[in-house]
Amino acid sequence: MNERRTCKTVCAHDCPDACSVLVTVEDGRATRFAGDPDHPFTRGFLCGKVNGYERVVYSPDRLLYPQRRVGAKGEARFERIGWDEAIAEIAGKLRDVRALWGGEAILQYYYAGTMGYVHRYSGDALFNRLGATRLRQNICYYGADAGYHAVVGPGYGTDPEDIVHSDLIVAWSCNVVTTQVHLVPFIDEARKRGARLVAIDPYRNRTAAAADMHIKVRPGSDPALALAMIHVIDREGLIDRAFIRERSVGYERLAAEVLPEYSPESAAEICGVDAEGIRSLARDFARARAPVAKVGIAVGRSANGGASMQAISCLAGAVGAFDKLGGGVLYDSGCEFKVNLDAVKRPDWLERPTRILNMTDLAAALTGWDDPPIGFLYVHGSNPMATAPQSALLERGLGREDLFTVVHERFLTDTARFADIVLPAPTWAETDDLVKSYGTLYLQMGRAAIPPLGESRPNLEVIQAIGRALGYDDPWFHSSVDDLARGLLATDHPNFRGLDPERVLAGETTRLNLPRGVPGFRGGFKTPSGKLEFFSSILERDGLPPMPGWRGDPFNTDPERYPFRLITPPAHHFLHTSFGALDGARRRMGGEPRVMVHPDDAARLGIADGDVVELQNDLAACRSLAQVTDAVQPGVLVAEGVWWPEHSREGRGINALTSSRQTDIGGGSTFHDNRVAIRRAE
Ligand SMILES: Nc1nc2c(c(=O)[nH]1)N[C@H]1C(S)=C(S)[C@@H](COP(=O)(O)OP(=O)(O)OC[C@H]3O[C@@H](n4cnc5c(=O)[nH]c(N)nc54)[C@H](O)[C@@H]3O)O[C@H]1N2
Ligand SMILES: Nc1nc2c(c(=O)[nH]1)N[C@H]1C(S)=C(S)[C@@H](COP(=O)(O)OP(=O)(O)OC[C@H]3O[C@@H](n4cnc5c(=O)[nH]c(N)nc54)[C@H](O)[C@@H]3O)O[C@H]1N2
Ligand SMILES: [Mo]
Repeated sequence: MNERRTCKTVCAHDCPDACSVLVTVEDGRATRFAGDPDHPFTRGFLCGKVNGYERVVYSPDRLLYPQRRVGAKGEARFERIGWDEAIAEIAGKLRDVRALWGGEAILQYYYAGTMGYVHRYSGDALFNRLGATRLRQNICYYGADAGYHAVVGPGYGTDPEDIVHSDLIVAWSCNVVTTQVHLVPFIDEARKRGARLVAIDPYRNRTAAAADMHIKVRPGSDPALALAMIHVIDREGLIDRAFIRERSVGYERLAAEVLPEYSPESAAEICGVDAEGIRSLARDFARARAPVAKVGIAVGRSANGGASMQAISCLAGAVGAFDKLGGGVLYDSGCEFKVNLDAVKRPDWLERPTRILNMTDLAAALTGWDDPPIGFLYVHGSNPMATAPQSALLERGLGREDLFTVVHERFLTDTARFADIVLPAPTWAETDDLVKSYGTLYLQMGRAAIPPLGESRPNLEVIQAIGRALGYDDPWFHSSVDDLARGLLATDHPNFRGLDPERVLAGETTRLNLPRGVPGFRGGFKTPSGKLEFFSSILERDGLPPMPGWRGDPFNTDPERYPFRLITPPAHHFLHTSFGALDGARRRMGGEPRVMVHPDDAARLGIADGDVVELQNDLAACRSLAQVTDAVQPGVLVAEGVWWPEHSREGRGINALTSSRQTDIGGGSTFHDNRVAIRRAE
């Protein structure tokens, strides 16, 4: 019997697009993944990663049953066990560790391996109940968020679909072609109508290569560039006086106290962009009908990252761009999805506020905390051995004999290799969940196209089973995904007004209740004053500099020894490490990790294209192939990643070289602010 059907679901990878996906299932097997033509943002196509997703689903490397460690830590020798045995052992360990050291010796470490609300966050309910150490998830966007919120507050600002109305799109620290490909048709539409696309990026990424102009800025110098642009706009009388008067606060202070320091000439020294170039970009931005800065989260991943985002937001404010349809700042729409997360996370189960770990400090916590130490680690939806900073130290932490580690995964990642128990997880094609977006205003319920492969089980089921084994019998531990999705949608937030939860559950693509064709901040900015704050009241309250500025290069402490700045942006064919298990994806990325070196630097150091080079700093050393290219600028190295350490030379990934130092504001990660030396390896 030949059975063929099409199932509509949502891609739950950590990507702004959250595509609606049509999966063809033939005789119980998913055979084709296609973009939903009826979804206003997906528009009938998928990215190169998810097109052909059956290669991920049916990869021979998928984990299909629970396993227990039989070798040394990290050696990846396991024996197959049953689920009952695995759950009993995990529950027993949780009891032991808690009895010995208290709940705070337990840590759940997770991120957005799945963006589905239920499976992503259900662990919180169990670990709140256990009184575990809490996780502050600062690995991605905290720096950029802090800068954006300081100026305009948590709001989407510009509807991504309205970017078609813009006549000047600045891809600022944002490789949209790679990281948000479903915005590209909207940008193309704007360009068809005459818009220009300018990329501001330290290297010629795919977006810069496709742009009308590329401004090769020095990494981390964006506050100086944006402030110099405001300086020009101010001096040349191009500011939007009416907007500034009616819709903002603090411009006079910015103009009097900050702008004088940022003449185009002084900014040119900092940014490596000539003063005339800054002037002309500033004039273009001011004279455009609806200029928009499409800002990447990456702008925040440097020492001055918060100030970078703050300065760019001020720039858009100075010309009144936020009130022009399609203009302003297009950054992150995730803040609009105000679902009732408590239904899944159950913060009410935390008896007292327990200690908090910054994700970026995982290595330090596992190796240094002793009051109490971390004795039990539960990892899901993340691959910290590859994606967290300071991975050489983390390897020591995960290798601790007195640490019991559970990893719930789709693949035997570098992290899973260190597990005491490995549990198999399904892909989003095999599970139901409600998925939000952080690049669109749409929400959708994904429905399993096929059942979980092998013995794999979704996060919620595993968490509930562990809880029940510990004797927790609250109805939450028996809830279905749909029960919890209904709980998530039980909110009276205006963004959800008029939304019918049952239609959402039926799989309808649902736009948040936000008006179309109206600039996002038309009803007021989301700051304490309700206005755009050139002088931030929130930062002032927190004792931080209330206005943006370029505050030196604080991580550059030993320029003689470590003269190069290393940035580590996303790779086109990977999603962090989520596609790294596939040979095909690795082949398309060149087969092994590479680092881009400018030809002048290469000539000086005797490095030829294809040579093996060693990158080194105080944290570690690691090797990769050199790619000599003028896509990058002198003094800067670019390693697109993140590769699995397992597939890197000597098993050492790029995050051996990145630090856990935090951004100026927001306490975010700083993956693009690293100092290293490079030399040809013997
Ligand atoms: N293919 C693919 N897509 C992805 C991801 C992936 O790994 N692969 N990751 C997903 C995730 S989790 C996220 S958070 C999003 C967004 O992920 P982000 O990491 O914010 O990526 P982009 O927005 O593309 O920004 C990267 C660009 O910023 C540039 N950059 C770095 N430092 C600076 C700087 O100081 N100044 C300026 N002007 N530019 C700088 C880099 O050179 C790079 O071209 O993408 C998502 N989409
Ligand atoms: N050097 C450098 N490091 C970076 C970055 C960078 O730009 N440069 N970017 C940073 C950013 S922006 C981010 S967001 C982080 C992301 O870092 P991570 O959160 O570690 O992201 P991934 O590497 O994609 O790992 C996600 C894992 O979740 C698993 N998974 C997927 N679905 C499920 C599921 O349903 N259940 C379970 N249990 N597991 C599942 C996948 O198999 C995968 O191994 O990396 C950060 N690290
Ligand atoms: Mo991210």
